Amino acid sequence: MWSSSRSRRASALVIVIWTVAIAATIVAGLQILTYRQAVLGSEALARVQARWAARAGLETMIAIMEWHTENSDPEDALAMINELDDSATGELETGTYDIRHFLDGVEYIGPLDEHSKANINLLSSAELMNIPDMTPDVAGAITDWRDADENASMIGAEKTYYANRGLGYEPRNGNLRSFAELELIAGVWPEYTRSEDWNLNGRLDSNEDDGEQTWPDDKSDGVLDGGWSSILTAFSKSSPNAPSGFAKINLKTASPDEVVERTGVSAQQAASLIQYSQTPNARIENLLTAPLSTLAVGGASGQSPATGGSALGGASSGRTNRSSGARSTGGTGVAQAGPGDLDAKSLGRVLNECTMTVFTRPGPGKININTASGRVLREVFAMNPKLVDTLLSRRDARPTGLTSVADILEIPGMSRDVLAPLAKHLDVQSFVFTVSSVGRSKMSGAECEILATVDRSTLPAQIMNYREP
Ligand SMILES: [Ca+2]
Ligand SMILES: [Ca+2]
Ligand SMILES: [Ca+2]
Repeated sequence: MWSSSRSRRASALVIVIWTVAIAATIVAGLQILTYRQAVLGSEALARVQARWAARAGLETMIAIMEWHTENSDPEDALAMINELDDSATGELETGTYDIRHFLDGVEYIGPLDEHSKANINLLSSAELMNIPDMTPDVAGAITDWRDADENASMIGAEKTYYANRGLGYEPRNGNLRSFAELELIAGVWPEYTRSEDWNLNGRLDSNEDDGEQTWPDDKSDGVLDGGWSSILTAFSKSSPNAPSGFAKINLKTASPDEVVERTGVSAQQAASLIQYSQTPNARIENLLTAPLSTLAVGGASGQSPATGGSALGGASSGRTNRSSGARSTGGTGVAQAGPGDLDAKSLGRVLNECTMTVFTRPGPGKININTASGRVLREVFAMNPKLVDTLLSRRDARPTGLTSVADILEIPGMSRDVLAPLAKHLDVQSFVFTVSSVGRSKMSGAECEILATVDRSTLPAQIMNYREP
């Protein structure tokens, strides 16, 4: 009797111990689960914080671009670019953002100006052939991809080439809309177009700087070699707007008064400009490479073309700024000093504010000489490397940049002959920028990148391309 009650008590104890053990296991399990969920929760929170920090960086860039589109400063070609760069890093309550890019092997703070590269849609066959690793068949295929016709050039590739290989697509027969589209063209390989920048974000990511450890195979030298993507773009755009912020006036249809009012030229010069614009093959950039008096032959008041030497007063005598000083040491100078010709300042204003073509819709953009890549000038346009160095150092020494393409003529060694083949490619404005904004959570250091290409040629600014690589 007594022993049976003892054994009952012992078995009760075993049950209690078991119950406690099971309860403890459940509690421990719950704790682990809760902890894991908390960790997951804070990781998710950190990711959200990083993503919104990156977004804040992008929104800041867009706001600055829009402000400067509405408030253009024709006297300062770098006003917007400087402000973009100054605001390219920022701090929020829960995170930070950082915007940077590589150009010519150097890492810069700020968004990438698509106008620092050559637009693939504007390059001639000869210029295409200047691109490193380019072959005649690939250059031919690129030309065929862009041109409207279906006639394959001798070594190019049109519709039938792609159809015969079952590729499931055909040439656009129009301008390329993105850089990556280039890789659809016959004979173009990502090894050439991307080289180390495998995700095409203009940044040196860790897998792009660790040699053979991870794809792609790279040089692991701390410098981004982006292949063709470093020098070519399809995003830069033309705009109807002048650096003054107003729409450019078309010399073919403008009245002399309008031209005088906008550019400050004399009535006679306005008449010559209008007269020249009516001639066949007239192009605004030709004003840069030949004096107005020789272009508008038999000008408005019968002025004969300038005969050198007679540097007429008023041509540059009124100028006291830095650039006129640079000119006197330059030697070449702006040789437009004959009667009826434009002085440097007027030429600059005419090039900035006037056009000779009707703007219908945005086309491929020109290169902004203020941000131009030296590699593009040297390699794609085959410019003398020494001259490129002079151009870039003179440009960088100017706090307000080059405010007109005419300023290039003031650079030592630069002549009309050198400039002639380049003139149609150059500008002093940029409308499209690619922003690679990396957000970082303060809580865990988690990172998130937003890559967006922003077009500010019309307001509100538009995002042409968006990725979270
Ligand atoms: Ca074609
Ligand atoms: Ca990259
Ligand atoms: Ca690698």
